[in-house]
Amino acid sequence: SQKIYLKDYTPPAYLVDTVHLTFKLSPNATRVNSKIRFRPNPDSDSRDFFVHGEHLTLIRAAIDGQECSPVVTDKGLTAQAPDAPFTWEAEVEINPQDNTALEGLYMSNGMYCTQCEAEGFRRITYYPDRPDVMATFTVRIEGDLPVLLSNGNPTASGDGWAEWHDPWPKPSYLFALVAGDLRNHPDSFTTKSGRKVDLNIWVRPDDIDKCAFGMEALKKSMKWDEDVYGREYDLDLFNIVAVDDFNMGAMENKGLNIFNSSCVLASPETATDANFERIEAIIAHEYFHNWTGNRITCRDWFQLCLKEGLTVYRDSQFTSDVRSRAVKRISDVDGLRAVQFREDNGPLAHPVRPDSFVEINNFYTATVYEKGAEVVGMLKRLVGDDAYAQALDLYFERHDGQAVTIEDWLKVFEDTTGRDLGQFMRWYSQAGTPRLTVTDDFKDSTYTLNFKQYTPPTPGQDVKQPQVIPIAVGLLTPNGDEVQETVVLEMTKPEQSFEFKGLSSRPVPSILREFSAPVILEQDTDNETRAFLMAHDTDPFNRRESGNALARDVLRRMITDGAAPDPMYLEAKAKILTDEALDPAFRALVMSLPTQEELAQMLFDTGHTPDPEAIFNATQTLAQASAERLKQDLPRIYAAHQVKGPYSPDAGPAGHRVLANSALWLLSRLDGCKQAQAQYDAADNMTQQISALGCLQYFDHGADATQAFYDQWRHDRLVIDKWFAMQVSNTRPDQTVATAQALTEHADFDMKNPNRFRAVFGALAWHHAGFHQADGAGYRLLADWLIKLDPVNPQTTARMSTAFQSWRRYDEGRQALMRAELERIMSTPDLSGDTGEMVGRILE
Ligand code: B3K
Ligand code: ZN
Repeated sequence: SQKIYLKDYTPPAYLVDTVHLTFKLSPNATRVNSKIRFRPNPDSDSRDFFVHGEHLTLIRAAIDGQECSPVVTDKGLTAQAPDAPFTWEAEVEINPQDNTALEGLYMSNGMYCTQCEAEGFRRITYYPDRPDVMATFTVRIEGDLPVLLSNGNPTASGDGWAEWHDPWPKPSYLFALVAGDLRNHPDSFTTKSGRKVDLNIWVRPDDIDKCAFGMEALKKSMKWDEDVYGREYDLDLFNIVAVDDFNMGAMENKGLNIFNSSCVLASPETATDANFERIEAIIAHEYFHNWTGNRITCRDWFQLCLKEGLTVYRDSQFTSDVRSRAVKRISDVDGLRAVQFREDNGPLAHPVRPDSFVEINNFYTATVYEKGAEVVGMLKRLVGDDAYAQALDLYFERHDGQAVTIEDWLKVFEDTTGRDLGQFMRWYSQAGTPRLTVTDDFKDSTYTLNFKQYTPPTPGQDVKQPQVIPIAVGLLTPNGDEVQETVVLEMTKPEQSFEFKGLSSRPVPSILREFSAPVILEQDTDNETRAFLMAHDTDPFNRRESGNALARDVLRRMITDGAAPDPMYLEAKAKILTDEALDPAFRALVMSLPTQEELAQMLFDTGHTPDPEAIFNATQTLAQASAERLKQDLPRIYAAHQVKGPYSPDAGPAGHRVLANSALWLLSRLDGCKQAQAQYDAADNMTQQISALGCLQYFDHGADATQAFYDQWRHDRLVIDKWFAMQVSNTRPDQTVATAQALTEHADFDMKNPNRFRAVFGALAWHHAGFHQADGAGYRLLADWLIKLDPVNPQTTARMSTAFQSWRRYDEGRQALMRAELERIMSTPDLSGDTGEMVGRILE
């Protein structure tokens, strides 16, 4: 496999104006006829005609009607082409039935569907499969199935055939085709200029009662993008299809979004509050891509964050607007720290805009998506809301219909504000999480904050330059009043001080409010100050963050010095939990402990070797101490936050449930799971049912409920995915591997279905102490299955191999065990390029 570099980018030799495709569908032998109008690219000197193609059987090819015999390799073909516009025609045969990689055209439960991003279109036909080639597509589908869909608008149809035309030029990665026995949940939306758009969610007949929520989310998203970004939808039809076998969450194909069924189907009985919120966010995300991704796309795949960072940022704004801003920010940052910081601080670290890759599918990462979104958020904070809105207007106006770069993106901000964003560009080019340390002084009514920044080396980048760091700061008086409301300090140098004058006493600083930059803040604060901020900070993000920092410190002392749970932390937490004036969802977040992954990172970062068992035990001890401290309050809080009446997934009732259910977890430590059993027996929605089941399983009272749950839900694939994952997640560490192993022998385990594979092995990898059992059984089991899955589905295998990315953090024994498993994977004959690249980088 070959590495390709951003610096080697060259424009395509030929551009495409129009594409006509005819599909004659058949499970093992689908014929694809293409008729493509090419023309020489005036911006290229080359006239080498090359089109990508993989896993295709070429039946015939012609240029301007003349049969030709191209030179075919396993990557594509070359042919003699004129230095003038010409028509390319080809017929190929493909095999959707045997396509278990789920890239290109494949079958899932009897339906045909496609996944083309990033480089899947080349498995459908010969084509310049790169995002800077944009063309209009006309598609004819012939197949003996009731529903035949493609991008754009339907133009004609009859028995066993349909024709589609998409008027908007697009890159091939946005092509989609779906055919199957599907039902639709229809609706419509009238755009701000008064055009009526038909909306459909297409599903298998059994799932028709699970579409209503997704449809509401779609309409909300369409309205929000008009109101907030001024973006209107641009076709008469918008289709969403739910597919059971899918490598990721969803795909923004023009006018025909394809979703992993887990990311769109929901009913109160089968989906949790968290599922509903996630579905709403993913529907919004894919819809928002219509402008940020589809109308304006990426010049090449190095620019992936251009569409992904921006679109994640947009969907997080949407969720903040329709739900709670504080809760959304806190949960996003929890996720960023657990996943992106881990990536940024290990062998897989790469810039938000990578400069090389072997397999682009390996770069759909937390760094590109989540750090990419943080970078957009910082830009907005630095230029201000108005300039951000103007810059975005300019972006849409200047680049509509183009395939562009991060330079183009930053240029609209420079042109709007007159700012030089040269240094800001380092957020895109430099990998690694900056460490920000802060000290303070108070003298002659002047308060000074002194910052230092430092970014450790990452693979291929030994020396880092200082970044522009927006640091949102507020100051409080010792009795909790704000003396300085939030200001954004702009740090640009390695060391920099900022003064606040005219203060009558030393203030308490609240630094990095709303997590204004993706950095690790090292602040030498005592725990009294943390407890004070936990009680008084006017910024809700930092209020929870102080609690989190306090918990991290308490746990660190428990783990490294054998300290007892700190009563001060337990008191501070009790105060928040019992404060009925606070948002319940916020209180639940304050209740949660840092994840074991976060603790392992923190320990490693502070010079300790994380011991997974000790981390597990400390969190258990602290949770037990919390439960005992709150003995009197828990039953009352649990009862006070029960939601009456019909289920609604809105933030309000969901917030009450999440608080009641976090109380239930603690209560279960005290009451032998009596309340959990009662909740399980009475549950009429999945949130209540699964929260109770989790407690029962976790505290070893779950055998009957686990069986009953299976019997109740065996017909529902998405619920059974939860059933698989729950059993692994809720084990004691010494049972995790055996449980996962036993589940792989269950009749319903199917490694070809990515959701099912991830249910078992994602849960194993996330069970920190279970996966890292000292005998290496967790490593062995995962490696065995990665080796089995690789020939079936390389993309999912490569992604799951990241479970090993932090192997160097642990003790020598574990390191040796992990290295051995990584080497065993690496030496597997015919290992895919996807997995080979990932494991190779992890080992490096
Ligand atoms: N753009 C797709 C992801 C495609 C992943 C290809 N391996 C979904 C999204 O980010 O919206
Ligand atoms: Zn996206």
